[in-house]
Amino acid sequence: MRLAQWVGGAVLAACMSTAAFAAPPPGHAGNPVFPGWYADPEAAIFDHQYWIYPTTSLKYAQQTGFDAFSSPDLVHWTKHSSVLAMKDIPWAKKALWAPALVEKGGKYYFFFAANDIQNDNEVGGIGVAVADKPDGPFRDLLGKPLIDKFHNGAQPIDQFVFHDDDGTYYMIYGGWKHANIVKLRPDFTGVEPMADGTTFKEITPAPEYVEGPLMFKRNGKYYFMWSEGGWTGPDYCVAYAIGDSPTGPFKRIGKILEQDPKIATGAGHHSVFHVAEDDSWYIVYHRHPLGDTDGNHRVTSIDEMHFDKDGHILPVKMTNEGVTAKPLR
Ligand code: FUB
Repeated sequence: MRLAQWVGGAVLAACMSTAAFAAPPPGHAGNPVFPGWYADPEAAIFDHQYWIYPTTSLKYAQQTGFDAFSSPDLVHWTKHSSVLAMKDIPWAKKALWAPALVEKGGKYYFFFAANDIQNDNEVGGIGVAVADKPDGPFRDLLGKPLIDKFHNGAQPIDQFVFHDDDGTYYMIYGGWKHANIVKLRPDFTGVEPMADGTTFKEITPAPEYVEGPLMFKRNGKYYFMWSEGGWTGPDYCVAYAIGDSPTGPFKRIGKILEQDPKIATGAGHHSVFHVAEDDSWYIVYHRHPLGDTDGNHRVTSIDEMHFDKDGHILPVKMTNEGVTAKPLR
């Protein structure tokens, strides 16, 4: 695999194929955190390293594989090229996107969307691949999609895997303005009914919901986050709700990430890093450079995410300088 390292906004060894960005102040990661058009970033912490798995943000026909990025401290990033490629997914023919990663039993599972299916007659949906290491190589686990049909109106894309305290792995997913939650089988080969007998449970939180769901638990509460608006445009943004269970009910509280005319537009499809040692939180998201109207020109950025004393998420302040180093112990 080809490695390239990006440090504090400067390319040390890489061909920077896309937009150039100013170097950040010393000690800051800079936004975007690495060069290139990358969207829908999935944040994961594996073995004391931060990892980001983004969509390669190109025309659909060119979205044929995934790169990954790792860092010991959020500032120094190493690129791992082509950790999962379409050629290793027999049923994928068009457009890979929106990774979701989990580690279980020493294996790494890479959930992805493929083929952008428009109806139940097309082949595609959400798949899963597996590897022995976080940088792959990942190989398709099932030889077919894990979810390949529309349920409750949700296009099978934009999956996120949530590991609850009781050991259950849930998948929250869905485009086309509908979100579902399913319970994954322990070996991730399929889905199984939940306690109430439903398998595909709709948890669409509000009419504004579009796609890009995410869930985490904090102080006993379930935080459900998602993206609103159109991802090619400036109004794309992130909103959230809080519930008492992974299946809700969820009531929209409000937006916490949106365009800033001084920094960037179209900020959305995010994930989070939670550093347990000091309970710090970071939002990892994509955004469009100011003045750039090409919908695929999306870059991956990281900023701090804070809560108020009641547990509400405070509006995120997008920055160009990015975050400072946070080595993992
Ligand atoms: O990258 C393709 C699409 O862009 C995703 O499915 C959406 O969530 C949007 O971020």
